[in-house]
Amino acid sequence: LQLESDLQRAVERQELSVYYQPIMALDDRHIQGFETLLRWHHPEQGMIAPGEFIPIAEETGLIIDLDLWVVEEACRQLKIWNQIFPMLPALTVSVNLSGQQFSYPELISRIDQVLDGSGISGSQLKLEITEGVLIENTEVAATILRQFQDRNIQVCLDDFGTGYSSLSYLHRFPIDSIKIDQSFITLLETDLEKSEIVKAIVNLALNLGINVVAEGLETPKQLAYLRSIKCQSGQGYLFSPPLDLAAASEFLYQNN
Ligand code: G
Ligand code: G
Ligand code: MN
Ligand code: NA
Repeated sequence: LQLESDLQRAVERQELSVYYQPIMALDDRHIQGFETLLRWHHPEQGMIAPGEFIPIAEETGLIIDLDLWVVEEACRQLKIWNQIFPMLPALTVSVNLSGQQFSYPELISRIDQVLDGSGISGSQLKLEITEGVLIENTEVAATILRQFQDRNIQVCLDDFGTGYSSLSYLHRFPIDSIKIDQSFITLLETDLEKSEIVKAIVNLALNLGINVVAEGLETPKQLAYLRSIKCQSGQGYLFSPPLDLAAASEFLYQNN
């Protein structure tokens, strides 16, 4: 497959870039961090969305190095931002981790290498996982999440609400935050039942000391509702789309 071999060479040809989408505190709109999102500028096909190439990367196993390259880029960038914006000491970067990483024996040592190499403390790194990982690899996942916890690396459960969403995971595993899937946030204004579900999720998470991020936040009305139920964080076009590196740095200048 052409796209597959192209992807293999994409990193060395510098066709991949990391975009950064701001994650904001809903009460005072200060920036808490960014989620990294990969973009591929294909020489012939133009911009290819991750929805298209992440599955290829997963089928070929390339995803292992790809995710870790993003962790490395993110930490390198954080180091620079820490120096430019010392008033933002708690700024975090959230990186998506494919479920395949949980079958990769070198995961922790590779992450340790990146942290050591960049001098970034684990507490500024967040890893976004999906609950599928916890269902399919319960034992291994528990061990790996504990190793993250030992390093103060935070763990965010992504796409929350779309799968089994067994609430028992929230106290069985060391999870710092959940990201409510945008399909719930989109319906907040029109679907009362969905609103009640979001409210119940936020309440439960609050009681467990887990931070909630609303994803795909687009309208002031959604923001008002989320604030009224004490949801702490949000990410979406209301605040900013995913930004390239220059625009993300500019966003920090404007928002600190
Ligand atoms: O940015 P966009 O909405 O197109 O991203 C689509 C999906 O691709 C998201 O669900 C996101 O989790 C996934 N994705 C984006 N970047 C990465 C990455 O670096 N690693 C992994 N594993 N998934 C990513
Ligand atoms: O990792 P995850 O699947 O959660 O990736 C989030 C995806 O949602 C990214 O592809 C990002 O581009 C997209 N996204 C971010 N903010 C918004 C938004 O406000 N509305 C919509 N429709 N999509 C968004
Ligand atoms: Mn994500
Ligand atoms: Na998500």
